[in-house]
Amino acid sequence: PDLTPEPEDFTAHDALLMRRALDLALLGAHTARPNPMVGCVVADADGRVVAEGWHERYGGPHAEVNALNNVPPGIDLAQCRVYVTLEPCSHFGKTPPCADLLIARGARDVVVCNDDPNPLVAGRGYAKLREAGIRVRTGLLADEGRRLNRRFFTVQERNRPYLILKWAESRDGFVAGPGGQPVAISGPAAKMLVHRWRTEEQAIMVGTRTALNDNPQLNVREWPGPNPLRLVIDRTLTLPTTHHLLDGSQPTVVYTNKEQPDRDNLSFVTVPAQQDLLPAILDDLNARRVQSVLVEGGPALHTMLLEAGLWDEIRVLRSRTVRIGAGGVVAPPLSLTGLREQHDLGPDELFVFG
Ligand code: AOF
Ligand code: ZN
Repeated sequence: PDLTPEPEDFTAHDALLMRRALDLALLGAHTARPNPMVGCVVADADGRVVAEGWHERYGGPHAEVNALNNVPPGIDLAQCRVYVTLEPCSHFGKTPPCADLLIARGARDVVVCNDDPNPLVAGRGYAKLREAGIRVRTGLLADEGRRLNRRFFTVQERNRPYLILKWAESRDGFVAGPGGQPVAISGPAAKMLVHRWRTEEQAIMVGTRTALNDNPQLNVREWPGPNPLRLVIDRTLTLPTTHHLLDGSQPTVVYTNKEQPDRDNLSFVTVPAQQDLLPAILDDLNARRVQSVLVEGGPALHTMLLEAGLWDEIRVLRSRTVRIGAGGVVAPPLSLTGLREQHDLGPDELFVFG
């Protein structure tokens, strides 16, 4: 058979159905990971939706399985078009290959959003379908799909978690007062937003100075959703055990140069000296299958990551009203080209890069 891809001749209706599949995929947020979020829509010859499904949880059936199980009796799949947001898998993982299922069920026409970068699949899913004579077209709404699964794609392609650097700075560009003294910078809307962000990432990290000076809880209080894994760098183990991060209230990893036995909810990971710190931390996070980290500071950690090129997104909340004045702790250098997005949060402005 001719295995060359068909030209992209998607209609607006194709895009509408793929957008629906992406919306379904999102229902697997928090539960599908470390698998990608995947959605699937089956439409009849008139373009009407006859079945839907998504990958609901890690280890569970894939999106295509759930969608095909929902196809009502009497519907001939050969007369339908299947929209799926990720290349159907070709491997025997926790479930048998979705490509085989589509073939067995008589699908003739498949539209895909993103290629699966997983080396177990990576093109083999398409090859299986095309060898069976199925029409396969790819890349519909690919940018939206890449954004939806940006954490999964980053882990697969860069072998490290997706890294979001976040800080709040005063109108005059400081993140703390003299000597690192905490200053209330953000307003209530920004604070809520930060708590929502915490629910969206798997882990949250701070450096030593921030842990010491701010005594942060790094949990979620102002938005519904799961708490992230807490990560703190404390090379010399100087953080007082009375600080929130060491209270054992939720799983916390401490990166340190000193050996220390784990205790309730606290895991101590020995990392080498300064220069090798980041690779060691990223290795540990890979081993834990952490797909994303919200790095909440401080500027020393942010600057270290910025200089190493280890970031995917930067989110800066800048107050319109709070000033700190000379002597404060300066915000990380934002020598990035081009402002990507700017949002108005009332008393604060949000800048998003990346
Ligand atoms: C699909 N449809 O809905 C998903 C796919 O461990 P397993 O067996 O669940 O396989 C996980 C891998 O399968 C994952 O890394 C990705 O490559 C693919 N995910 N594929 O056809 C789906 N979630
Ligand atoms: Zn599959």
